[in-house]
Amino acid sequence: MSRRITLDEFIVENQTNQNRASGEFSGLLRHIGIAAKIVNRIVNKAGLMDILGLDGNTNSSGDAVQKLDIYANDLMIEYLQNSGLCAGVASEELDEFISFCSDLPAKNKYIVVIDPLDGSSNIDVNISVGTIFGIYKRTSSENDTLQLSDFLQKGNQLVAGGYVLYGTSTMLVYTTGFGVNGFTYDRGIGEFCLSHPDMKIPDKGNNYSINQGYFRQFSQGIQNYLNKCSDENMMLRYIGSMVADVHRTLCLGGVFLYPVTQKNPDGKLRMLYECNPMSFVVEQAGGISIDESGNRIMDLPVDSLHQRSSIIIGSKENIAAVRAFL
Ligand code: AFP
Repeated sequence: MSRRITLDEFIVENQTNQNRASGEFSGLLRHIGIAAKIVNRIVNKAGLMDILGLDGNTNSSGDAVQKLDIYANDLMIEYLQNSGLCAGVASEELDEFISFCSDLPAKNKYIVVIDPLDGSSNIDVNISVGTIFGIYKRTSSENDTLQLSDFLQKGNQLVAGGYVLYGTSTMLVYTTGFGVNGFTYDRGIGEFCLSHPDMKIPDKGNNYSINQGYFRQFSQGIQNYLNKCSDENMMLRYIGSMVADVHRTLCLGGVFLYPVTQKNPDGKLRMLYECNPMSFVVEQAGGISIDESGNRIMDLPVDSLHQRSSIIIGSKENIAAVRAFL
């Protein structure tokens, strides 16, 4: 049996191959991996600890905050700060970004955007949740204080994007713009091990994934597309946890849609820490990600930390089929 490649080994090996020899970026990625292991441990034991249920607050996006949201958020931030390699972080759970610059002796050039626990309304019923992350190079000088503009970058400026899926097994999937690789967590040795090298999304899939309950709130084009899916006996699959729904779409092909609704006229999902990192992964695997107007998600301007967008993401042929109805 051949020896498994761990996430750390893979990151170090690729740091040289991809001309990122400073080690700073690799170190940051590795710290995200470590934080993911801790979040995984807590998510797995959640029922045994007093951390299920609502926290009693809503976040800046108006979502009810779960206790585990806060736990995962604090933990990710602590690890990013302690890495000594991150200039600052923007998170779904924070109204404003946090700057670590004043606490650090070294000048750091990377900032991180995170959704620490995506799909958290699923936690209490033991359904898959995830962490989404993106890494950007800051645009302001490393000697200056961190600016909001450092975070308001288009998805096409991402230097890394990925997610951790806490599912039947825990997987970390990421890209640095050189393809997509997936690592499965091996509890026995406490490491993420390369299990899905060079992931590719099939050009076409038979699954479509959408909250069909909002059917009457969707545009006529989306309604017509959904009727076509139903006429063609396609398989409707929806977990309500973007990481899990997009991961399935990545593995099996098909399309995930969160269109505009009357309730969310700009779409529901957040550009910075949901749409862009997930689009980076799917595009790098050979897929496509657009908004309901047909624009490439990763080219859209980002004007605020918690900006929302509609998103249609998945296999080339499925996206072409949706486009015909937009
Ligand atoms: P929560 O983190 O509040 O559960 O929201 C999850 C999410 O942001 C995304 O992961 C899902 O795809 C989407 O919202 C589900 O939204 P609906 O409940 O409106 O279908």
